[in-house]
Amino acid sequence: MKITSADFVMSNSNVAKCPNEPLPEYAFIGRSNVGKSSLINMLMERKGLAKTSGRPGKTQLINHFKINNNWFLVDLPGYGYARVSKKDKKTFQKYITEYFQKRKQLVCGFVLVDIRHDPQPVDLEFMEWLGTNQIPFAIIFTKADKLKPAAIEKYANNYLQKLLDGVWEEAPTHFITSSSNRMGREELLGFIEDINQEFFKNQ
Ligand SMILES: Nc1nc2c(ncn2[C@@H]2O[C@H](COP(=O)(O)OP(=O)(O)OP(=O)(O)O)[C@@H](O)[C@H]2O)c(=O)[nH]1
Ligand SMILES: [Mg+2]
Repeated sequence: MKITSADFVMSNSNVAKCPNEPLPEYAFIGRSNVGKSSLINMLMERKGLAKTSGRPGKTQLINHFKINNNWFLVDLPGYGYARVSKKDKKTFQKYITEYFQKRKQLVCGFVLVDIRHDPQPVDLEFMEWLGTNQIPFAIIFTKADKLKPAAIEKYANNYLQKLLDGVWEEAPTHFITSSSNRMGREELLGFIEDINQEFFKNQ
């Protein structure tokens, strides 16, 4: 898919106030610092579109970006970040879960995980919660540039195998990406384009 426009639309913490156009929407979720905002910038080829930081906890609201004037990307705050106060953390969790439960336009959630790490309890818990609520999602492995090329598949397969050893009967769709070297960009945009086509065909 060719990106012809990527525009920031709005930030808010209230799902009811998110854009109400009936366009397909994709949300990026995962632990703080996993690279959600960086991935959005890489996909859109726009460095400062989504705010990034080396310090976890940068993104704090639901951020909507309108792409090619016919679909939305959503940058969400990270979960599982211990340095925000307990009260703030609760608020994030409440509107994150509310977002996934109430957002009718959402066609796929992308759960980002660092390719170097084993499945973390908070990620497993969130994926299980998505499964239970029948919310479609795919896994995106991030920061693949941090591994030697030969190790990349091995780490991803190891992660997926651990899901299969747990509660998952089938491995979710997955993508291997790096915001530093653009790995996975074409695959991910192609996946989105296919879903968009289905979405508009059924309108
Ligand atoms: N090497 C490498 N670093 C990355 C990659 N993606 C993100 N980073 C770095 O990881 C840090 C966090 O990136 P963000 O994109 O802000 O992460 P986030 O998930 O949006 O974080 P929060 O908004 O705090 O939840 C930054 O220092 C990025 O430069 C990647 O693919 N490769
Ligand atoms: Mg962010």
